[in-house]
Amino acid sequence: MSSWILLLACALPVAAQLAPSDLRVEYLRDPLGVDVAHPRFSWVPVDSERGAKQSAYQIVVSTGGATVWDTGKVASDENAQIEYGGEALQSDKSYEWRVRWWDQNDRSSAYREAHFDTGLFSAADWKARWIRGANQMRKDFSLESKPVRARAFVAGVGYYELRINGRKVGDHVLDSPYTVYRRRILYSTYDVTGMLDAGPNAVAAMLGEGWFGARAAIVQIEVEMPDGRRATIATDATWKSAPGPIVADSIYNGEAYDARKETPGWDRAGFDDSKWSAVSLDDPPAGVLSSQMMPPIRVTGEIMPVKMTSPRPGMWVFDFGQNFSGWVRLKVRGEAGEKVKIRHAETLYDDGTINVENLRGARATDTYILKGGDAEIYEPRFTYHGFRYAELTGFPGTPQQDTLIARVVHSDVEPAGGFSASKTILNQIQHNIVWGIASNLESIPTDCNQRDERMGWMADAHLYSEAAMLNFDMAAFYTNFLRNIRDSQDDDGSVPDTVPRARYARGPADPAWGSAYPLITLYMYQRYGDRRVIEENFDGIRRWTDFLTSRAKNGTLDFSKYGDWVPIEPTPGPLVSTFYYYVSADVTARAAEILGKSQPAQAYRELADEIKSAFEQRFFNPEAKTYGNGSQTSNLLALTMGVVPKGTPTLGRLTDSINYQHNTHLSTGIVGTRYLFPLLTRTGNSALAYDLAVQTTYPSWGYMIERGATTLWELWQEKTGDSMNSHNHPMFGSIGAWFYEALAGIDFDESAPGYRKIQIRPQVVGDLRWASGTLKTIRGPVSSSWSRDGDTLRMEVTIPVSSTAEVWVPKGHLDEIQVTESGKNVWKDGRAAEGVKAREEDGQIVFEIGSGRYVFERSGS
Ligand code: RAM
Repeated sequence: MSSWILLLACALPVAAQLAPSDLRVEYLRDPLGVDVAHPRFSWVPVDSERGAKQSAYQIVVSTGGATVWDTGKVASDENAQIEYGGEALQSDKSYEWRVRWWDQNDRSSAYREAHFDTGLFSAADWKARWIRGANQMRKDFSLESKPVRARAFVAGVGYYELRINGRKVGDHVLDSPYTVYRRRILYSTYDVTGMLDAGPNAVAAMLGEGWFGARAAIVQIEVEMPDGRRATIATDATWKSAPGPIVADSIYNGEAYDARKETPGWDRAGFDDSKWSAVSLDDPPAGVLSSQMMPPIRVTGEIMPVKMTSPRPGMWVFDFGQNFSGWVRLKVRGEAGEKVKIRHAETLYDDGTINVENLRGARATDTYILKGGDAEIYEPRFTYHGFRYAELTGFPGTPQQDTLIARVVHSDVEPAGGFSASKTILNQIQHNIVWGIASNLESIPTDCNQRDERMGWMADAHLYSEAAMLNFDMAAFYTNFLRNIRDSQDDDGSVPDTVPRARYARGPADPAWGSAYPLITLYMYQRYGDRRVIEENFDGIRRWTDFLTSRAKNGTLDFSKYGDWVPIEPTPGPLVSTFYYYVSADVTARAAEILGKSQPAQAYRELADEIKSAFEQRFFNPEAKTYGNGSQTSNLLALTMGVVPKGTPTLGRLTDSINYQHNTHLSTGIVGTRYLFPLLTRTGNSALAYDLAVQTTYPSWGYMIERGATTLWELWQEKTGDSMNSHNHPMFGSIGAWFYEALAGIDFDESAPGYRKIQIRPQVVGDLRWASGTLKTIRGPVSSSWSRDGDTLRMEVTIPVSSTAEVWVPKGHLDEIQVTESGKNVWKDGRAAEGVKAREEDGQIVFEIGSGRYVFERSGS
């Protein structure tokens, strides 16, 4: 049966196609508001034939029927990040683009078409003024006819909700994003063509404090009539303002909404606003306006409560079964003036009431005052909470289980990967990582989602960024975050501990925190092959490394604030700082090499080497053969840097510490944990890494899960008091990268970044029976799954068009093995079959393959 299917598949090869939904501009599908002069185009070639390669492509861009760029047939196997090279793009225009590609046999695909819209390229394009007033603003205007095209450009600091003719515009929430406002504010672009009518219209906005702590907005609607005439509706001194039903709003404290203060009809034409005040023109915030070129924050899902209890009379506690970011939607019916209160929490006391101690100063309370009459539905607009439990008080009558429905809210990044394995605990950790990361993508990568913090702590950001890139399409999100870092950089080259700089982040960042700048840049290059981020950030990275040099003495750095944060066993701060000084110099050298800048490449390579020897001299303990204080992190950072001379038993000291001193547990904080798993894997200790990953006693991920964690904790310890103990803190989620890269075995190859070359090298370890990973890369889908039964190991691999892979088939404990691929012999008697490219290395047989789907089967012989 199966061979018949295979034959059929071969008889009808699907050659040279294009994945329909994967045409992208600057990593986004059909984006509006593109404000880069040379946007980059990407597509995903599909071909069921093995070894398929794109040999050429053609892109045609046009606007209003006129071609502005036609590449002709370009010989290239590049399908991502092709830079626009046509006539200068104009502000506020719609462009169509189409692409086709040719395979290795010169067969072309059909064209596929997609769209993009440009934003406002220059400050002069903005006719609107920033306005300020109470938290509702409005303006009536009239149009001669129904427009054929209309775009709204809007930014708010803090938050806005734009409304036209009684309806909310678009589906963004908590917009505009959190940026370094004094440098940059991001506007969103909406297609509002269908919302405008001939005759009277109204545009209105509700404003919240957001991260900015004030309420100002800028709105510009550009309208095109059927006869080609244009009109602009823009915020100016003629807008009117009045306070509305939102009587208080704060990200940390929640929102208070008094429905009696609603002003019905205020967002429709003809509303009597004669008693409303004139807005004041605001001084434009210092930052430039740039387009939000990343997925906005949206409501991405709903969760029904799994349980409702009443621990006290008049108090109900809803359990949503999952820690997440967002809010609840309330359904209520009662008398005007009745006041319903909703508080949010991560944990419960034993008596079933909510425990809000660990939220510290965040009150996380939403209040709704009824207007009375029919059923009323309310959800907040300008706050969000991190919680699993919601407490309801003041509710008239008895609530139903669906009185509260949870709304999940975060940056709407697309899921990109999946990982699962035969071991339940691994799947639960994976679940906690995915929820932990998603709930901390709130236009910036935050440390936590619940307490009075939720900041872009930089170590947290880089430590979970690789796991984020494997689970979600993060390219546009991190491109923006890197720009935020750039915007935060001080004249001395330092960057802050949190980006944007916020409370707690005084002075220059701890080196382990600030190294997020070089590291996230490097990860973008490795995983998305993005050279532009290196170009844009090279200077900044170099200045960051130079800043560290200004603080260094004899090649090491004493400057450290947090070191290996929240460990079981501490590690000397200077050792951690010097490690990141090395990392920064190393990435600067690599970035220079990538850009072909030979002079800095050499200078920073020399610097990195100097730091290595200084590290060795200062931190090596020749008696103990260990580094620093001998902690796991001390030794593993030395091993990761590659300073440990051959023959020195430091690796043995590390594994002894894990095995014997700590009884198969790690003792690392967030830094050590990130580097521990790849190091153990690289050094032939995957089995030990696996034991740590599936451990369920303290300290371990399993320990958290067995105590009910649905996301990752901030601490290995189980704490619930008013100390620092968030229950949704994704920084220990770095292990998520190891799941994909080691257990499923989908690894990138830096020599050909963006998964142009792929290393499929699964670790077949412990009692794992199977593991499986999928990843949507910029070149197309990659997958790797394996399963075993006795000595038989089956590996299924998919490689995208134009990519190549090395597939590492482990021999395991077998001396001699035999390998088939789709039933045909490919390795036997220590030799590759004819026409098969394979070699033996490190006790594994390494097959070189091109695109397509392969099934390898290993058995003893
Ligand atoms: C805590 C943050 C974060 C960490 C800093 C040093 O306040 O939550 O996780 O990076 O401290």
